[in-house]
Amino acid sequence: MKTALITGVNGQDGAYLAELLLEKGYMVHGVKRRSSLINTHRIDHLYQDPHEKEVRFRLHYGDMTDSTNLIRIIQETQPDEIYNLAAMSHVKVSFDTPEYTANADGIGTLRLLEALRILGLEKKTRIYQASTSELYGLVQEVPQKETTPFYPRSPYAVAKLYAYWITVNYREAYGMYACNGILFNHESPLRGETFVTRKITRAVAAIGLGLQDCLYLGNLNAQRDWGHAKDYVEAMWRILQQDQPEDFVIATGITTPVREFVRMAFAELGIMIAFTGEGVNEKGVVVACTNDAYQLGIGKTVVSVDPEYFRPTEVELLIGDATKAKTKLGWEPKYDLQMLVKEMVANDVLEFEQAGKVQFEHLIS
Ligand code: NDP
Ligand code: GDR
Repeated sequence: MKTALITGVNGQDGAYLAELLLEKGYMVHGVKRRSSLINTHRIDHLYQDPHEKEVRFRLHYGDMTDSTNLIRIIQETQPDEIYNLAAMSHVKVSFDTPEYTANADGIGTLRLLEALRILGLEKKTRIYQASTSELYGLVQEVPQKETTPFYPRSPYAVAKLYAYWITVNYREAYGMYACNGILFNHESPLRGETFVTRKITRAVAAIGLGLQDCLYLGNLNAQRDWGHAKDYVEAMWRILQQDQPEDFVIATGITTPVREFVRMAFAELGIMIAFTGEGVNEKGVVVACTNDAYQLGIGKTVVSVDPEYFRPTEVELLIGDATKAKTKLGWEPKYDLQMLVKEMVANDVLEFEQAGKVQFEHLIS
């Protein structure tokens, strides 16, 4: 039985990856930070009572900013594979907490790599680094592939740039099986509520159910190459199963503006919105109104731009070329954007319903 260690196990990707590796028969150890409230809802269904025999899923308290803790966990678990998914992963928030982001996302990766050397595991343990399309930042070339130059545009991306290169360096310097997956945006019903897709699908569900009036967003013109997290964790695993360690871009190859994602999400509930252009009202900026409301002559605004959500420096266009992954890893995404949006909106409607707030019938009327 292979043993894997996942940092950030209770995050979106950690949850899907843990599920995948358990299905494949792995012993899975997860690193989770202490929090004042329990925040393991994404992995609660995987929980096994540690007092039982043959438990294959265990959690360990840990933090990417604590070397001693990481060394001890790796020593105890002796993993064949480490998936380093832990990070302060919100680009906008990284402008507020740049030093912490550098520490956790940049130096944190170094701590793991050094821990393997200190413990003499550098030839045994394979390590996956969660690199990101944010490395490409300011457009240098489209579509973006493994050879495209990086131009990071946020403290998050700069921290991840360090993590990317230290992973490459340890591979070259010490012969470690250390790889970067350069993953483009991937979403799911488990996506954190403050990332744009989930923020949209939750708000659309709430607006559709009559629980919310308006969704406030930032830059609607940004374009992202959105895939499904389930497909992307499969790629992570494949990256660590090759004969030679290499870096791979994982993407769908299709890019979509945020405003189109908004339209698709509303359309899932049969609500057609018309963008009326930015800066059309006297107060904020009206960007969308429901057609129904227009017909009624009310002009009900359902989406407005709030500059609070703009970033000091923005990444305007991401579109990835995953040809290398398709050729060498045999990886192909199973989901397209329409399927992703459908699943996310349906999940959010269900969550509001299960919270007992509203009946589905209300939505249609
Ligand atoms: P999430 O934000 O959902 O999960 C991040 C995880 O890291 C959480 O479990 C979080 O714990 C944990 N974490 C944060 N800081 C620390 C720390 N100091 N020590 C230990 N754990 C910590 O991110 P995703 O699952 O979406 O992404 C996984 C990884 O992939 C991240 O590194 C992200 O930067 C990267 N990535 C993500 C992409 C995406 O589109 N999703 C694309 C490319 C890269 P807690 O719950 O306690 O906050
Ligand atoms: P991103 O994801 O920054 O690409 O990083 P996010 O969903 O936060 O933003 C995507 C785009 O949408 C625009 N946007 C908004 N974003 C948020 N969060 N909230 C808003 O209200 C809003 N309005 C418009 C943003 O400006 C941006 O252009 C994600 C994270 O998962 C990273 O960890 C990962 O590395 C990259 O994807 C690939």
